[in-house]
Amino acid sequence: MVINLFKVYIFLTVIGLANNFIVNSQQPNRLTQAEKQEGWQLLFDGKTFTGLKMLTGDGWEIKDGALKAQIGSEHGQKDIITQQRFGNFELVFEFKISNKTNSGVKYAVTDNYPGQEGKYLGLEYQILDNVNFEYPERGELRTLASLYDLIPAETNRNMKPGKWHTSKIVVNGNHIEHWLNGKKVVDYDRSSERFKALVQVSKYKDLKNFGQATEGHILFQNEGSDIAFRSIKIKPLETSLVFPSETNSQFTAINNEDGHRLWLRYEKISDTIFLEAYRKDLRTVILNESSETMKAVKNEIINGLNGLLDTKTPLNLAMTDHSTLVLGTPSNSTEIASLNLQDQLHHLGKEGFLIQRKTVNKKNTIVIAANTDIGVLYGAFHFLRMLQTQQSIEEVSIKSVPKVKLRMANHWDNANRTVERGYAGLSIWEWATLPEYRHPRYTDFARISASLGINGVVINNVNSDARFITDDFLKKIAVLSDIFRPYGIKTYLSINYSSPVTLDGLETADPLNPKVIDWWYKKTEEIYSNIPNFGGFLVKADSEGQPGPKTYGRNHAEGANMLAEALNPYRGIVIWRAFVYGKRQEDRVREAYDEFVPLDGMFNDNVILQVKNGPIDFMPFEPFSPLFGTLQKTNTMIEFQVTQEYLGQGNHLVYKGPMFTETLNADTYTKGEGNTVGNVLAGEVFKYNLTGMAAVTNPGTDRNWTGHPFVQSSWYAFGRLAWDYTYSAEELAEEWIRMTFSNNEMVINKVKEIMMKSAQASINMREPLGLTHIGTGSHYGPAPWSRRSVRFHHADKSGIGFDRTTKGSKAVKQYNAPLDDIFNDIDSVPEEYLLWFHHVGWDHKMKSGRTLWQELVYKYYEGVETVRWMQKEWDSLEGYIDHSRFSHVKALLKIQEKDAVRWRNSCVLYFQTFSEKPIPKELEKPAYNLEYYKNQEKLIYVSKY
Ligand code: BDP
Repeated sequence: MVINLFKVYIFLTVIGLANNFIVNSQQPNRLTQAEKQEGWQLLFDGKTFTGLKMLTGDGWEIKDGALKAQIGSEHGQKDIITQQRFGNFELVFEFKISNKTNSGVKYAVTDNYPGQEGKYLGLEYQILDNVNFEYPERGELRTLASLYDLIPAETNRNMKPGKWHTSKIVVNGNHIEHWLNGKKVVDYDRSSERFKALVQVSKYKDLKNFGQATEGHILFQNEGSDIAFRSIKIKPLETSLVFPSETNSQFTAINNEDGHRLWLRYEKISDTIFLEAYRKDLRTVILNESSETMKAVKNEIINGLNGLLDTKTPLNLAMTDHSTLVLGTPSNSTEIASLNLQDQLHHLGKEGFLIQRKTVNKKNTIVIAANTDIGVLYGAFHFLRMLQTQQSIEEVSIKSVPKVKLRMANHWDNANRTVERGYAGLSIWEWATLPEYRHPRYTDFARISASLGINGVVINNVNSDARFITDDFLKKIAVLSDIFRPYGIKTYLSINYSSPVTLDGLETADPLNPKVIDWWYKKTEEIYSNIPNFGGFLVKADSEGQPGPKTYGRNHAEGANMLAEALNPYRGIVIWRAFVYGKRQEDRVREAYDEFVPLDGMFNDNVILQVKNGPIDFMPFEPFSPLFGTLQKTNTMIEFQVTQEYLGQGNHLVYKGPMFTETLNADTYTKGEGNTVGNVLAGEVFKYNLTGMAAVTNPGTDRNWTGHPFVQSSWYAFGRLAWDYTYSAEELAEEWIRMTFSNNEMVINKVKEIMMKSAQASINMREPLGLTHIGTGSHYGPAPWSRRSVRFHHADKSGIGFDRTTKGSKAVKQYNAPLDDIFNDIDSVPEEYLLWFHHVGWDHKMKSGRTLWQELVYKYYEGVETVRWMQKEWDSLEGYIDHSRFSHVKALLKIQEKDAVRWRNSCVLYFQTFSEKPIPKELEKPAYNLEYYKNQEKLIYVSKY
């Protein structure tokens, strides 16, 4: 790459100034368009020290676009380093030496060599005036472009002082190269025995693992002699191993913005006023590492502050003279105990926290206090979030308590490590190496979850493999559970209802059979002896072929209560799913309600019914399930889907925050007006003794955990809403953007607008106006012509839509008054629900003045246009977002646009065969005919998982 650049450089210098663009591209400290596209970044802009740090606070100046060492009277080491660390990269730079220059560029630089803490050490590309500077010893190993003190450069050219020369360093895993003016002069493998032997006889011999850091800073040396650098450019290279940087975990070893750190990046505060204010207030941290949880608090807060404030924040055990952050409970902290916070803490329960300014021992202090260590951990994450999003802590006064008890992530992970509807690689649980190997990813996962307040994780798929509750698996799950415990997370398992038959050959799994009851009692005991903080079972019963009590002639309550009794002695719970697809029904929308309403009041106290947000599945658009607001005597929780099963899977940008809040804010009209789904879930309407929210999340082995980088935002929004359903989707989007991308207002506003429009765009491009289930079997592409789709859209010559009114399937009647009447009446039903509840004539007049047919067509076109608009907006963010995430999202938006066009053309052309009406002239014509699009269904490959 650099050779090419170098050649181009010479060539262009020869051809002169003929072309403006080319001339510009040759100015120092600039990137050409092509370089930008390839992922090159400037480490020095020619004007400022942005991104660089002088280790002694001085020693460098910027002159004529060059980074120059200042030569003081006394000789001293005054180096400058990049703030960022890099793993694998290509680095190019120009340098100019003068008489007797002795300098160098170090890479893979860290400050944590044992015994050398605070010193920035690493491998060095030597820069030297070979002619006039002579080392008294080992001089041959210290010539220009050599690997200092280890490997001499193959050509020892005598470089003319006063001229610019070009260097390149390539680090690709263990393979490293030095280049000088277009020639490779050093090439070595740092994992080789030869390299290690060289280190043993070098001045580095006492440094353990010298040169092995998988990532580090880049450092430019000022040893007191003249040196100048410019055009310092770096291109991060893809890592060549799977998860190489995870080995140290706690996210410390991240080499690029690949999304791996999600919203826990802890990058230095960009606003200098906030930075200084925070630094002033947070000189030390006081807490007592009295438990595993308090240790987690310490790690998070110290790592967080060190990153955000770019300092080394000391941890103290007692008050110091400096302003301080104190974290703890009255029982683990004398400082907190001395504040007499009982009255305030009383209202915070087991998980709430407060953050306030207090005077402790006459010192100005910020206090994060709670009744339990877990509460302190949640408070710590909240406080870090305040800094990450650059909020004032001047008069901070926060009390926060979660609104529901169970805040759950449901993983649809299989024993073979595929993930049902995952789209982000393999399952994060490495069954083959558990219980012996504790992959660092597990701790990161626990941190991520706790940062949102998630307190329950269902490890495995609801379509459950019975083996998950056998001894071998329980031993593995016990390790995960151990890792989760300090983070306040309980472990749950999805069970297969006929496990007694599958695993132990019982003749039946009938829940009233004494042998079956006994089997589950013993099994439960075995589970708790392995996993003391086991939370309970999640059960998908009698649905989509899964066994359940109905298989044995019993109802859901009988089935759930049997398990609940086995779990009760351990305070375990049963989460029973209301997603029941039994034998095919005339109208699936009715099914869960018809099944469960007659059972209201029949479930034990430690059973909670988990109801999907809508009555069908996780369709792009559904009204809320009428079970919310109807089940008065049955603990009820909601199940959302974060993974994008029906919304473009790993390929489309869809922020689901607005979809979640739309459901949570919907008025159920139970007990009159004003009781929303959120109120019901929080137990504010009926007296539930268990409350909760769950989401199907999809973290997998993809570096960014979720496949599409923006799926992270839905994960984030879900977690925060599970804590407090009253947040708005917009404020959560903003928090996420600030933590994930940037605090730059322009970036925030643009990305937020894209996110906020993305959900509606994804509905419009697929299933507008209340249409549903018209996709392919893989749930990715369009198939309105399929047998299943036809059962849902009912398109014919007279119109389109499913009649669920009192004249049709009567599903409207499942809603409380007056919603039932509102939905029943074609004139009052909100238009976005129109085809969900009504079969409507093609000429029906819509509010816009268009006919239904025209409106439907316009919606599909609008879907495509919004995606195109999203592409343009995203493109305008180039340079404001790191290259890898920018180009990833850009490429995915291209796919989204293609898919939107395919959906639109497939649906419009297909429905046109019934409406027999034209596509309005002003709209772009579908490029192909219907047959072509039908064929696409067979040709386009979509992965099963
Ligand atoms: C559907 C999914 C299927 C799940 C099912 C469920 O297509 O993979 O098993 O939901 O929730 O949406 O049980």
